[in-house]
Amino acid sequence: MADCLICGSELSPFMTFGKMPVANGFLAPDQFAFEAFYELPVGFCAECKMVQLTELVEPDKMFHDNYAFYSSTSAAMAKHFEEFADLVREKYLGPNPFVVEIGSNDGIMLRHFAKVGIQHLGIEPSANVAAEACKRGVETICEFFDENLARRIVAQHGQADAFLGANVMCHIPTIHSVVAGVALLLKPKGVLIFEDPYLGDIIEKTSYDQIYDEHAFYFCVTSLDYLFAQHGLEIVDVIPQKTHGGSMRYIVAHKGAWPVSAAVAAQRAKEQALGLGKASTYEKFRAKVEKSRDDLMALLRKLKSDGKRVVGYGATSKSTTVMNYCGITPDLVEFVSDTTPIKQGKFTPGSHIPVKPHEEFASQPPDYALLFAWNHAAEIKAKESAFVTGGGRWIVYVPRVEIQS
Ligand code: DWN
Ligand code: SAH
Repeated sequence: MADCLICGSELSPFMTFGKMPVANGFLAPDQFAFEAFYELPVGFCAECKMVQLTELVEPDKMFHDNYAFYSSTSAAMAKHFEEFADLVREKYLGPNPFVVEIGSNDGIMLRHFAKVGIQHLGIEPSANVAAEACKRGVETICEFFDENLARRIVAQHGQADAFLGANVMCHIPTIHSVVAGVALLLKPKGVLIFEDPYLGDIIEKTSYDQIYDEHAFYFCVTSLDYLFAQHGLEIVDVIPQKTHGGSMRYIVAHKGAWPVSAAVAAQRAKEQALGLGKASTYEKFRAKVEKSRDDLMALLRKLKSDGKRVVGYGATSKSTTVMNYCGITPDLVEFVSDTTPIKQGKFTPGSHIPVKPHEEFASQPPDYALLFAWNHAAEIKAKESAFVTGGGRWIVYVPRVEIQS
């Protein structure tokens, strides 16, 4: 039994993925012997409806001065964040605006405020990616955001028009302190705009690989309503996103400060129809996850016995769950191609498969590429058309295991 991070009720996990290394803990062979593993159980709170990890890895073991994920490795995501920044500038800024972003990473979004001289502040605890943002002219402080930091920011810079977060709110187990900080930081008409992988998509697509140590929560409107109500805030709009395999953007304000869009109630109704508030939904999800694992392993074993070469594409955080949960070993997947310099030359966490630069993929194309970065399929397939015309095939596992051209 664990205590719900949102409402404190007791909850038990509906499944566990077993022992997992740190999802972004790419490592060298001399570190294999010291690699740490943690149980990865996930639970549903019947009281407040939040889906969450029930065992946690300490934040500084995941976010530090050697964090492996750089946001700007995807051109499509760079475009997405430019459009996100445009929307904020057009709709949500008052006179003398101030914009704050948490998890600002390498400055992929805030640079669009910096370049037009809008006062901004990035909060990014991973020093290597924060340094990249500073190089791009993005003012960044290297700390974990919480209520105390919010007080210091208000004292130094005043309140904010917009508080932004992409793929970060769901990373912070101490979410009450974050939301209390947001309530302090926002001007009376200020807005919190954040997006995260959407629980409805994870359930509908069996995208279980979104479940890993960094993702403490799997949000939907129903569970977030409960959280924000505790802090005098409310969701005033929701806008579904295609990013990361299906995300939701939430616009949140002080209660009563903004009209509430009809989209919010419509989304709640969809969530009810999907069964996101019922424990039985998660039992069914577990069965689908197990089938996905069995189908993928059967395919990889068959390809191996047929003498085919399989290479992974994208050494994602998500792939750490897939590789360790399914039991993918270096004899099944020869190497993983990734464009991130800090991952190259290292080995995947737990499964210890070499990570190699994309040049190796292009120069020795395999028979099959296992698309671990399936959330970037449109971008990747567009630039890898030569792989397919040369006879190569993609293996995807979301929403189901299949071979694609
Ligand atoms: O929530 C999170 C999201 C935003 O980013 C974090 N917790 C960590 C991270 O998750 P991820 O590692 O699963 O993210 P991506 O964006 O799916 O990672 C893509 C990986 O694939 C990167 O390592 C870059 C690589 N890549 C590549 O090699 N060639 C990506 C593209 C688009 C490519 O063409
Ligand atoms: N917003 C970026 C990065 C997402 S990865 C994008 O969508 O691509 C999550 C980021 O959140 C990491 O860079 C991590 O260092 C940062 N982070 C984790 N905990 C945080 C906290 N408490 N406060 C601020 N940032 C945090």
